[in-house]
Amino acid sequence: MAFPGPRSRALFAAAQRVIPGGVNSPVRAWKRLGGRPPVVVAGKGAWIVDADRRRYVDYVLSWGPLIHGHAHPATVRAVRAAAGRGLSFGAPCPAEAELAALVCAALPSMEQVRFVNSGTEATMSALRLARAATRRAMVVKFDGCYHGHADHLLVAAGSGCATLGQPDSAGVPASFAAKTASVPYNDLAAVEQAFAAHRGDVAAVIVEPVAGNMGLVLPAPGFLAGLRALCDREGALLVFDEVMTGFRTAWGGWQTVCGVRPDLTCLGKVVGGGLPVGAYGGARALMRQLAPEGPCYQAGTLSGNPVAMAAGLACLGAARRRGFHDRLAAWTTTLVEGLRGLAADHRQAVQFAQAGSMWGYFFSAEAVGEYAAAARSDTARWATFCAAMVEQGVYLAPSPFEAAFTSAAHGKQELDHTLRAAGRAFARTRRLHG
Ligand code: KE4
Repeated sequence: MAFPGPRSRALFAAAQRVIPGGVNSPVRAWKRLGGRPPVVVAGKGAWIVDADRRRYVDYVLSWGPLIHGHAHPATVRAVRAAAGRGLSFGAPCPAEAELAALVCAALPSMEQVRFVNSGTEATMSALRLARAATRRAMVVKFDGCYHGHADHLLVAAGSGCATLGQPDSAGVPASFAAKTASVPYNDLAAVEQAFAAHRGDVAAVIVEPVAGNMGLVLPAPGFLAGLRALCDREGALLVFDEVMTGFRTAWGGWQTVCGVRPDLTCLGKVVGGGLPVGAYGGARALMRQLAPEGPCYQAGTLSGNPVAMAAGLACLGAARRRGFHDRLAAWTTTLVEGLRGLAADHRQAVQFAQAGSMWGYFFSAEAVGEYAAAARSDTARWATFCAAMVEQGVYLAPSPFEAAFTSAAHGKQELDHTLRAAGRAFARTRRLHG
């Protein structure tokens, strides 16, 4: 059976005539999987449906936001009600302060938070604030980490950049990129060297506390605490990019798991429940340097709009239940252990990783602790496996350099469906690649 179906092919061809690459975000183009994605028309719970009425268990979940699954009833009801009172006012509204209070109560490092419309805006703004507060220019990031598409962060970037083999980007002047130093993840010695090379000029170190944009790579023991100590010693700010991990790996984000307190935290995805919301925040003394109180400017027409805030409140409200994240992590562990067993049964060397309801896999005999190792993984074998899974109705990220996500809507039916498909996909991988 041709994949994708004819209606998806026709719809995508029409999109390609009027949208660059047919997509509004490059990774959706499936370049690493033949470049013809199914066109999705609906989602409910753990499932999505494409234009040819083919159904998939979804582990992309819009790249992380949908922690309750698609069309979460409470979130949809809240959005409908808010929309009926007006879509946006460009003025203070109760919901933004309510969500801000909830976010600050959840994250120990946050006394104040500013809402924006994407993770990109969150990290871009957080780093501008860090530069303003320290009066320094340099930013240290990590190879394979992705913090959105702000010019100075498209340096050795992961996610879609790594997927397309474009870790840097055309259009970013060398002078912009020169203010960013990128070093290997989990390598504190390399961070020491970056500080030595730019002594007294590093404004911030920005890190995904769990890296989800080079595949899933966990922080080595002591890595995050080591960054905290180096930043304290050097007078730089530590910025946790929790756009992916925030409210997903734990109620208070990975910082409540690892016990390391960043100076600024960036959020997105889950905090908006599927609507466009980003956020960044930290201590009041730092945040008061933002306009209108301070000299650091940042703004946004639709930032904190009542409909998106309503979605965030409903989504977080439903995630606040006791044991919610533990149950999600437990289900994810059952899935990952099932996949691990099937990979072994079919003699496939696969490295699995999990952080709460995020999980990932590399076709590799070596452990993957940073981007160079991820890039050495067998992406041809990955493509065979991933294509076989999608053709059997299991929707995995169309890139070896992304994380997978589970939701509260994933249950036994989805587990059985996924493991059945994985057995056949590992068998095909073994047949074609040995
Ligand atoms: P957005 O601007 O895409 O909302 O967020 C940027 C961003 C920032 N920080 C982290 C840790 C992120 O993972 C992201 C965005 N994640 C990718 C998926 N890995 C978004 C998918 C896409 O680009 O379409």
